[in-house]
Amino acid sequence: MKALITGVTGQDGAYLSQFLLNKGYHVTGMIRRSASADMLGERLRWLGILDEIELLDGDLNDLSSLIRLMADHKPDEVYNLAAQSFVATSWQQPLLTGQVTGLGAVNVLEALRIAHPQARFYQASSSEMFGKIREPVQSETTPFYPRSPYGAAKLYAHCMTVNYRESFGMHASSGILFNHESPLRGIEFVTRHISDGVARIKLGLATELPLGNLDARRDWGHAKEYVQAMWLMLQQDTPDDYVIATGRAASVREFADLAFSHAGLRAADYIKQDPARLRPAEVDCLRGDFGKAEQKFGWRAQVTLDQLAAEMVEADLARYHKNSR
Ligand code: NAP
Ligand code: F7E
Repeated sequence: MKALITGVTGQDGAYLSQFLLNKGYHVTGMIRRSASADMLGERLRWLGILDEIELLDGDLNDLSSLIRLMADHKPDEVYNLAAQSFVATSWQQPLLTGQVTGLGAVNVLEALRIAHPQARFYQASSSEMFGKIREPVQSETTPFYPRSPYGAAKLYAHCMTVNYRESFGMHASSGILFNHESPLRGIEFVTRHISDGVARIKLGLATELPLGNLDARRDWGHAKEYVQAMWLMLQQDTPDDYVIATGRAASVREFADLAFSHAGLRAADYIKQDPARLRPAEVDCLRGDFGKAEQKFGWRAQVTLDQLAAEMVEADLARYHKNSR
């Protein structure tokens, strides 16, 4: 089996590559040209799989590169994970976010329709589409109300994935994934910002941790488990949309408490409220109903929030120890 992954250098791209390689797939990853090419595969290197992946140039905004990739490689499965994925940045760069996160997905769909329509397609949809929530627990039937340019761009990509499935009979599925984290999470996201901050404070490299809205609640799972759900979706005979979540919600403050206490510290002694980190519009609380995924293909999250926080703090402590040697 051959898989093509866009966003292969990101958190999910790295874990999905590892998962597919273990299943015997040939994995091709699309990367955009960078002047810092040596840094690009850092997450893949961390997992020890950089040399096992075929990396090819392309960009989500360049339809010609996508058509060429589909025509030349004829992948059985295409996972569209590439995006401008940081919600806070989407207010600073709304047009770019729309072009990459929204239109970029349609470029991939178009490339497939033109060059290789029989491939199975996965779209990385997001719980951010629920935004100002219409139901306390969100499922595939909950109405959407995005609260950021990122959420709006993801909703466009999501609707277009459904549309290509219904218009052209393509095997196109969307995973509506709730927040998922890991030691490979980008440092700008709150869980990794916290685990990195805890490690620095523990090692005497910092004295405080600036945070924005401590009351925001998220349904946080482990990325390693979420990439399995992506693959399971594409193994179904019929394409569909699935919520992937743990079903539990915790606040930023609660996650910080877990992370600090893992290092033997008290969060309240170090957290500093930083108004600059508040967002123009907030998503207050997300909690997902994963019942459809569990019923259709037996997926359920296993990692607890405490285990996730502990793993992330340990990984950041190990990074600083390694760098200081
Ligand atoms: P991530 O770590 O931010 O990775 C994003 C990837 O997209 C990177 O490989 C990045 O490449 C690539 N990319 C950005 N712009 C591109 C462009 N113009 N052309 C080609 N590639 C481009 O994101 P993630 O956390 O792994 O998430 C994967 C996907 O799931 C994203 O679409 C995200 O929006 C979505 N999602 C994530 C979560 C979550 O909690 N993690 C939840 C729901 C949905 P560079 O390395 O070159 O920057
Ligand atoms: O923020 C609050 C912040 O940036 C979570 C992306 O993967 O998941 C992610 O989007 C919450 C927000 O993730 C800080 O206001 C407080 O309420 O970690 P985050 P996100 O915005 O939920 C969804 C599902 C995606 O699809 C996205 O791609 O934490 N918060 N203080 C903070 N957030 C950050 N980043 N930094 C802070 O200092």
